[in-house]
Amino acid sequence: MKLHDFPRHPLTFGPSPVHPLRRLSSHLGGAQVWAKREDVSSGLAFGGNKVRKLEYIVPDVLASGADTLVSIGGYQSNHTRQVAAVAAHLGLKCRLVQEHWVPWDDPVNDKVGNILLSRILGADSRLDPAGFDIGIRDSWKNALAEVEAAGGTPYPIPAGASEHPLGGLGFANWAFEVAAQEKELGVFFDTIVVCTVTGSTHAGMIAGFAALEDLTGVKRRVLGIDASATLAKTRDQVARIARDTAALIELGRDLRDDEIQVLEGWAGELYGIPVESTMEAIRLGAQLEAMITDPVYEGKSLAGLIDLVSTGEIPRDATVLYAHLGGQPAINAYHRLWS
Ligand code: 5PA
Repeated sequence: MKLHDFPRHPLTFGPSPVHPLRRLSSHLGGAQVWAKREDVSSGLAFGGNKVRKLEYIVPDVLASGADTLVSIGGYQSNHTRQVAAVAAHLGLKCRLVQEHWVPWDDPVNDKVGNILLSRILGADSRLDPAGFDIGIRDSWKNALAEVEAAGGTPYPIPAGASEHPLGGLGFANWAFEVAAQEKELGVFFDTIVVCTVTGSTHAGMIAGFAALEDLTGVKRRVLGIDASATLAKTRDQVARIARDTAALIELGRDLRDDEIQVLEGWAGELYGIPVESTMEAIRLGAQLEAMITDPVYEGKSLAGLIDLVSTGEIPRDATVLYAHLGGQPAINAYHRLWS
């Protein structure tokens, strides 16, 4: 099936906005930088990148007859909050496993921000002591079994919706959305910068831009910035999901190695813990553009973009699109970084 033949259940207002970051660009003194904003593209509990992925998964949920979405993430997972939002929107129940992914021992870490929103949304959100891992977890399998044992019909959504067979489609379509917006705006983004952890956002983009390249003959760089700090796992997961998504949308060729680039250097030592470059990127985004980024994901990818542009690794004549994937509610759990 071609990408446009897959059913899509709208959960967003439409294409996410694209706009120039003029003050940041002039501060960096290099390439022109723009942003495409998944953080302001849906009315469902502040939205974010998972809403776009879920647009392609919801038709399967509805066809399955399930009554409970079951998913997993850290205490401050944006993904689980978006699953809770979509469940509320569809009138389904939601069971969430919130693992102790980040050794960030703030007393409000399991109470404010995303987890608070999930609870307000009516999800059954339960804490689990297990640490960070982007793979399939026993805690999540147990939650599925519990829902079933209680007479429910669970629908499994893995971490970040990445290992779901349809998880890459949302961001494959993002590539085509970018191409349509380029036409309207009279601009061409030769470089895309995106945060990557569980992989299907970046992987979907890789598959989508590959399909676009085959149609237009025009190449671009899609640079994933690792924020997992478990680089080998994220690289493998991105490559695998990109290839699976490419096959799903009938790309008709293998992906080249240069199409799969996960860059390291900005994740720090641990997932979820910001480093100096993260804090500086958050400061610049906020104080030059009033664009809020978080210490777990977007602050790290913005730090990567800032370094790549200011060192000229992304050349001066480039036009860069920063994919802002959301994530702001988590800043509440990180209040002490600014107090
Ligand atoms: C997340 C993910 P992928 O997981 O698709 O690589 O996306 C990375 C990413 N930016 C980037 C934000 C704001 C994100 O929330 N979040 C996860 C979560 O549980 O919230 C899946 C890890």
